[in-house]
Amino acid sequence: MQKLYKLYGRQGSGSFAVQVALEEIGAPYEQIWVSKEPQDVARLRELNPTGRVPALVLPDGTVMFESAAILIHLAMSHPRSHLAPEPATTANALFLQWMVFLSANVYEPVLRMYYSARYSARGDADADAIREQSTADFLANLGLISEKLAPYVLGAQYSIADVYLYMLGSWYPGEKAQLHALLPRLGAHAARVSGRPAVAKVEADHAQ
Ligand SMILES: N[C@@H](CCC(=O)N[C@@H](CS)C(=O)NCC(=O)O)C(=O)O
Repeated sequence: MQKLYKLYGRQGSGSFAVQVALEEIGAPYEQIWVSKEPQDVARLRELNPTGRVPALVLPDGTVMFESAAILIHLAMSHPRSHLAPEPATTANALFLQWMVFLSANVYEPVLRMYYSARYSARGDADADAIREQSTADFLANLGLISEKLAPYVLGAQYSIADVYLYMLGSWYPGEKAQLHALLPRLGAHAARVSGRPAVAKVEADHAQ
């Protein structure tokens, strides 16, 4: 029997993109939903010391965390799924560039937006200013990558970077229509990516 991946995730979290990757690959996987309850998070921390989702248990039992690394690993491990360009090509160099860009410059301000009080020793006292700055950073960095969409992150080639961008863009705290009016290329990209059956399936799971 084919060995299972085990995905530790939470609805509306970064496990979304990892689940889409597993669906695109057609790999058997078990989904383990982790609530925000302290006992659930403590159990997750035994596997993943950051206590965050996503975490992926590989078929050999190794636990991986960091969404971009997991997505790159899955794409590289299943080359026939074409979720990333071939290693050591120029296209792959750009793929790696955008994956790290999205993780470091788009996911990062999302965390400052949603966990603002953690980013100051003064906690809630600075939360409004942190939220304002992180929203500006999020929009500026989404704007930068949106300019390059043609129609995908890597031009004509769909890759898992598109799903990563789609997920991160969906976390805009305001109206999606407002974001897409501001960044129309991102809106067209989101419409295209949402049409993929793997994305629609995972959207349904995360909406439950
Ligand atoms: N850099 C990490 C960030 C993971 C992360 O912060 N995940 C959020 C959900 S999207 C989380 O688990 N938050 C719970 C917490 O920080 O307490 C990654 O890319 O996987």
